[in-house]
Amino acid sequence: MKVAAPQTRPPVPTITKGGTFSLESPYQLLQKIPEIYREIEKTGFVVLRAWDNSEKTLLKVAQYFGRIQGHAKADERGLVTVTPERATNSPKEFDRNLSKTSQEFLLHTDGSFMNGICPVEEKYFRLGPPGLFLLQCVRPASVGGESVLLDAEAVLNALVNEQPELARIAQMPGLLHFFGGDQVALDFPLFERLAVDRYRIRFRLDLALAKSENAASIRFLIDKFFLSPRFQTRRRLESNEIIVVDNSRIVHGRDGISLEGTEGARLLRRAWIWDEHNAEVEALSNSLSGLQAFERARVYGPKTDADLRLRPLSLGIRLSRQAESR
Ligand SMILES: O=C(O)CCC(=O)C(=O)O
Ligand SMILES: [Fe+2]
Repeated sequence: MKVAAPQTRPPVPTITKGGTFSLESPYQLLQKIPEIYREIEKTGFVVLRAWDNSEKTLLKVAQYFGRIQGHAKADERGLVTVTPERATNSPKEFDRNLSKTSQEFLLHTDGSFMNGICPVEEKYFRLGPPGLFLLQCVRPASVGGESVLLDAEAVLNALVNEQPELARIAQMPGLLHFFGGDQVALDFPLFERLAVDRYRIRFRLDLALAKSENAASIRFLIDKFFLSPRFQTRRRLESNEIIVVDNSRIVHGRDGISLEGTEGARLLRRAWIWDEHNAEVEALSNSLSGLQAFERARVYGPKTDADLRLRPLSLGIRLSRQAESR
């Protein structure tokens, strides 16, 4: 009799249908876009099984979600290659770029450190994390690399109902600190209120710190809610599949990747979508010297004007009426 290997983590249901759209052509994509939008608004993410795994297809799909956003590691169109170029980050030097390693990439919000001013042509915008991101699978790993998706909307609703004190702590301004190298540390609540009825999550497990007085509560929240199968979906992306994720609602990660195998390394492409809520800002004095300091952030601006959205998407975290009335 075969003995099952001991499991290192609790089993989490792997989704096979629901939230996956098979698309045979660009025409079919356009036809299904209204339904795809509704699915993202309902679930926080969607998997599109596209007709091929080319860059052109990723660019085409991305445009239906908004303007592609640049990145220091992206090419001129805003695409980033995600492949294990090395086994781990250098233990000597701080490097938050885990996507280029084969290491497990713990739960995170993309752009969790983004909090600046971004010049776009002659204007300036308040910069936050991307609104959405897309990951296109060109070649899956032979072993490992499964995606983990945590629904922070379901977590916040459960917290409000089951652990109201923890829900309150999780919304405290300046609760978490993210260390970004040198002296850069950002202070944010776990759940940030963006509008009367909308929140955003900002989190990065491997680099987050909390004030000592709150650390035990937040560790409990992570263990019992973030790492619980109740709120997680695991999904292995196959070639041609593109996952589109609401980055203000879903926290994601991926398992470690085996570097063994003959078919070549796992290869994904990533595109960020500019958050159209990033507000335009202007200087209050005529001194332009201060504005020069923001030039380095220009790479994070929209790469293109192409925005084929059929309508604005309703993203982020909402409380159910039942939770809201508490
Ligand atoms: O490799 C993956 O599946 C995810 C990579 C990722 O989360 C990232 O590049 O931010
Ligand atoms: Fe990511």
